[in-house]
Amino acid sequence: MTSPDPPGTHPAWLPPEAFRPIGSRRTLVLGDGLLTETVHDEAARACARYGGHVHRHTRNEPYDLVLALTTAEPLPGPAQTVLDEFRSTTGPPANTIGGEGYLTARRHGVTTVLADDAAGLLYGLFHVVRLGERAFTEERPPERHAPTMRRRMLDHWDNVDIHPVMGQVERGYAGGSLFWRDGAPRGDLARVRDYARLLAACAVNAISVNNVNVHATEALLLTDRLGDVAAIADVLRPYGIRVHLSVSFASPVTLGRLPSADPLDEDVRKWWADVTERVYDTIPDFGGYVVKADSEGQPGPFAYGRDHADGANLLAEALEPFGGVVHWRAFVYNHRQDWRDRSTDRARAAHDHFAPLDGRFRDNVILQVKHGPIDFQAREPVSPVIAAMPATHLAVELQVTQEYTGQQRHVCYLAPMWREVLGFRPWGPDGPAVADVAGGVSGNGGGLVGVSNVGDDPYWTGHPLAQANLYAFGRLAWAPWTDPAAILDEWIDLTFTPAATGDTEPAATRETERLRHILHTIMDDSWRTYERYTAPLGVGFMVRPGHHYGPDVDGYEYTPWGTYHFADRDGVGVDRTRATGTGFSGQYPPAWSEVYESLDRCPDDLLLFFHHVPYGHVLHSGSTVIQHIYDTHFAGAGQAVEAGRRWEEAAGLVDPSLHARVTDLLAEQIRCAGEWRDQITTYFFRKSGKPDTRGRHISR
Ligand code: GCV
Repeated sequence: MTSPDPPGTHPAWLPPEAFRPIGSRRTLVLGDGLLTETVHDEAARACARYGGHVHRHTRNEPYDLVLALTTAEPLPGPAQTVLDEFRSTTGPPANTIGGEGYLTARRHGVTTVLADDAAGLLYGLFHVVRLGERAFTEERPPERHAPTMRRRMLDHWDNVDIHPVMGQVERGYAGGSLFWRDGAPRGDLARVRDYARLLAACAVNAISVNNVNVHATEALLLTDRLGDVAAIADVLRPYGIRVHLSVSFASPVTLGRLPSADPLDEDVRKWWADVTERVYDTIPDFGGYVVKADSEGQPGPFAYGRDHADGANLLAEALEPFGGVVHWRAFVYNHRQDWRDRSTDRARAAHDHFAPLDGRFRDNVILQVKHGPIDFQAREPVSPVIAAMPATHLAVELQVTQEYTGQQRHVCYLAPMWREVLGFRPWGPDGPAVADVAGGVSGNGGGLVGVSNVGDDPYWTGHPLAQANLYAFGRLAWAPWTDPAAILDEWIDLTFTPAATGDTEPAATRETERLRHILHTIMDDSWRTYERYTAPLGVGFMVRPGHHYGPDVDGYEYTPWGTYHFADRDGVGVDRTRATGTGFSGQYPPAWSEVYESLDRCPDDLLLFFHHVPYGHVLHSGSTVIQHIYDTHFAGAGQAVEAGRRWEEAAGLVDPSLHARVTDLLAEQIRCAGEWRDQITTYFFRKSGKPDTRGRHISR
């Protein structure tokens, strides 16, 4: 990396200018409570900078902006009018705004935000920030906004100690942890506070502060080092974010010195109950526990002959009196598989383990399911577990950190992938979508969880453009049906071109539009570009073992990890059909089970996930598998080069140090994409002996 870092921490999507429209006006904030104070403080800070005024009590003077709790009395005239208008058009029982929701309108020159609770007021404030000047120029009828997902959570895979292999942050590509450094809390709570603001601005409301792989020091966060967690909770609280903790299932043994951690043992239950009570004495609004059990070496209930419902219910019982939840991860599979054994299929594992347990989990258990059946690959089908457990609260887990999507060295805007996942309808076109399941349309929604991509890097995410993924995660958790390009526009407006600058000179507007166009050209399709130059047609992996960066086609082929492609001289892909394969396709409801089972109907982009086919197999696109591999790899690597060229045009339109950082990273992306192209095309040429019909150069 040759580029200079920015002078301080980059403000991401909350640069001061984004607050100019509020800060230069007269604002009234009405209501009580901690989060209402935050709303006031935000407005006051903006006013101190831009010359406006903010009041906490109604005075006999006009306001441009009223932010009020509906419980505040009396509401000023314009706000009361908006509330009456809303109530008269909706009628009971729908006429409440609802927890975390807000009502916004502009009537007779006054912009109004109303909320039933203060979290809604905070989110309404950030709605006004997003609108910028438009919030104060156009009349608007009352609009109600409310989150689809109740819990919008980021899991940090941060270690307290530096792990000898995984470092300070497991799969972290943005420097060290915001919370921990070399065995101790960082103490830089100002940075954590800034992080909380950024998250509140995209409505994230929960964070777990340590890795799901809980090592010895991290385990102590539950007991001896709980004070460190409480200090973080204190800073996050004013922004409506609750703290959760990853805990080790073996804690009663390792911390409590009990002989067992058996979930049905009375002493074990009491241990968890006592420990949890102490947690709530210290952090009254503690969110709950996150658990990775019987997975990749983590302890779990299997050691005692118990199942995962027994395990999850043990912790849920301890949390229940305090309103806490346990996020129990469904990422359970055999990571010591014999590669010769063709009957074991890692894709099947979560469904095999968990679907039979549906209905056995306590009400405050949330089963946290990775969006795909394997492990956050650039292309996977949606996990069949999501459709298999109607009597269980389910959360869908996304990987914001780019472990398998370019490690924040490649531009890879993930919102289009997430939007596809959330919009997938497992029961067919007339059934609910994944977003409905996680959002609780059928009453069992557990929300959306993202593995954080943030670290102590000055740009927060290493790659400055990876900030868009963090922003988009929160926005999709709030409103999963939003167009990813529209989210990108919001992010661009706030981060690079706050409308707040008020600079409407034609030259400035032209520059703004040029930058917007460049960023869309580079980012809109970047996930598919990444997919094109990496593993083909949904087959997955082909990454270097261990760190998972760059190509290594056979890197995992003869290992115990269960991630194989089975390429030979005749063909490639994993037969997961019921007829001749592992039967995985049968884990879906009929609408999709039949599609995936059928070689004719299976979508091209998942073909090799479900079928082993000859290289000459003709896709729906009309191309053969081998020609598709050649074409996509040449195209994808070419698109990376094109992205680099487009970024050059952004010089002068963004801060020079940010421009330099992205330039350096694009150079690496172009190099790596070329390496992918060459290894994949050569590998498949050597295996198949089939030439590229377009005669491009392939190393032999
Ligand atoms: C935290 C993948 C990653 C691991 C991660 C695991 C998980 O396998 O490579 O680093 O462990 O997922 O989700 O638990």
